[in-house]
Amino acid sequence: MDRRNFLLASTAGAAALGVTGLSLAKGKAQTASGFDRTNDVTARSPRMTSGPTREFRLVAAPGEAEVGPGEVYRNWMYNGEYPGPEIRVKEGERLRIVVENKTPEGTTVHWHGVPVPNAVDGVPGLTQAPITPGESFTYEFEADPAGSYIYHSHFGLQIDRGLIGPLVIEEKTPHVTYDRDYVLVLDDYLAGDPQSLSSTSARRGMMGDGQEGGRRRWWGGGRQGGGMMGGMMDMERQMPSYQGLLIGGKLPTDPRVFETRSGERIRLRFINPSGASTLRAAIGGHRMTVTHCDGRPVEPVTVDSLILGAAERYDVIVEASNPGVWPIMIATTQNNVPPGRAVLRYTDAAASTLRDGMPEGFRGGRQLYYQDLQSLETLPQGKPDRVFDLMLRGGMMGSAWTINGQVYPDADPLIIHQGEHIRFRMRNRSMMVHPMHLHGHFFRLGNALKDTVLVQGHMGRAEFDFVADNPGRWFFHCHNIYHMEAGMAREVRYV
Ligand SMILES: [Cu+2]
Repeated sequence: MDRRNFLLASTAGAAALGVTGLSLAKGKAQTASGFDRTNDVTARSPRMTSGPTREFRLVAAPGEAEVGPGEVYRNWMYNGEYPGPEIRVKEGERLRIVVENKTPEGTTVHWHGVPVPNAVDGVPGLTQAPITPGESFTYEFEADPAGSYIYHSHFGLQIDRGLIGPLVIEEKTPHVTYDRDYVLVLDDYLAGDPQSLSSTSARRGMMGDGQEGGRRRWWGGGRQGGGMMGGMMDMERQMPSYQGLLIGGKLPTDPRVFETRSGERIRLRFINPSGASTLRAAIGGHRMTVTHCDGRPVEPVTVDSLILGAAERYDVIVEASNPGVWPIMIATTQNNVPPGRAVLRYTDAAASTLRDGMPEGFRGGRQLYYQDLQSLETLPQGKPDRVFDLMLRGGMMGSAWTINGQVYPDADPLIIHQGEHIRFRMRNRSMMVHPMHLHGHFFRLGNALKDTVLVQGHMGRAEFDFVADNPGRWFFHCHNIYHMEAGMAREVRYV
């Protein structure tokens, strides 16, 4: 028994770890040994000490990808892959990524979640000029801290053209042990070209005046389903009528297969670079022990389902203790888009047919809530130096989504100073959920560190705190790209 096993097998160790409800209850100390809080995850090496430089090249260009049998997705993608190629490096390495633009539009790449230097954050008009067609731009930054991230275009609606991909920075000393490590890129599938709300409204002769009141009458409870035509908008929900959901770029008709063997522990990194969709994820026959949220380590907590807003990520450990062929399912929480499905397959299972039925996580079971998340890192404490109250509004037939009544880019920057403790208090007076994302910083939400938070519709609230420790001009916005494009964004400016 090594040191980790010893720590976890002992009662005191298990209590200190806060994982007594985990696998120890099943008398499986060997599996519980995968969690180790003795690694000081906060003691990261300083950012200046860089390891070897890892070079990557991303070519954004028109391409084709088969998402299902006979179903070819034609849009723009990185290196001809959809989703883009997995970029995987080790904590402390240096990343140099040359992005070449072979699309007919400008583009940029944003490294969602990584607190990069401002100049390589990839926000057009704020941190850089768009990379024009035929040109390239080199992004260079430290791979720090470790985590599961997303890279994506930050130009217009290009996320829903397919310009997305996973970025994994592996820990030197993870607080979990596992035998396999898979990234599950979850995505809403839009076969046509994405269209902005304003252009759709304009085309339909329904220019909004920016107010919600009264609009509801027009639409009543009626559904404005866009049908199966690519690019159609679901006007009631103000998001595209997606054709389906993808895991790893595949529809359920040709699902991705993730293999395991009995007795293994699998790390699954769920990342959601969807254009607009909030997703529920669950696995048939298995529970999931959440170990990281938005890439940051948390006390392991075991659940049956996860809710992932656009741009959110969760890492989970799954214990392969139920041999068979099981569905990994995702479904939107917002509308009637058909569910997505991948497959978890035991290579040593006798049966080879997929188990039927909904995973427990879709029939009740325990869902992960933000309150379940307990960070393993140092969190900002105490009173804020500066508080911003931010009202999120818009929707219905209007074409604008606003923060305190202002439509980005015609909006005041939120001014902060280096070293300050900042609090954002958000209230949502619209009907729709908003995944709000702050660039360049992790923030404290409850007892967790995150970079994206879902603010629920119908007067939902959320507040987060962060320390102003990364100077620059940073974007703060709704990660539903249609809302972002229609104004739900602000600049956070250090002065
Ligand atoms: Cu939004």
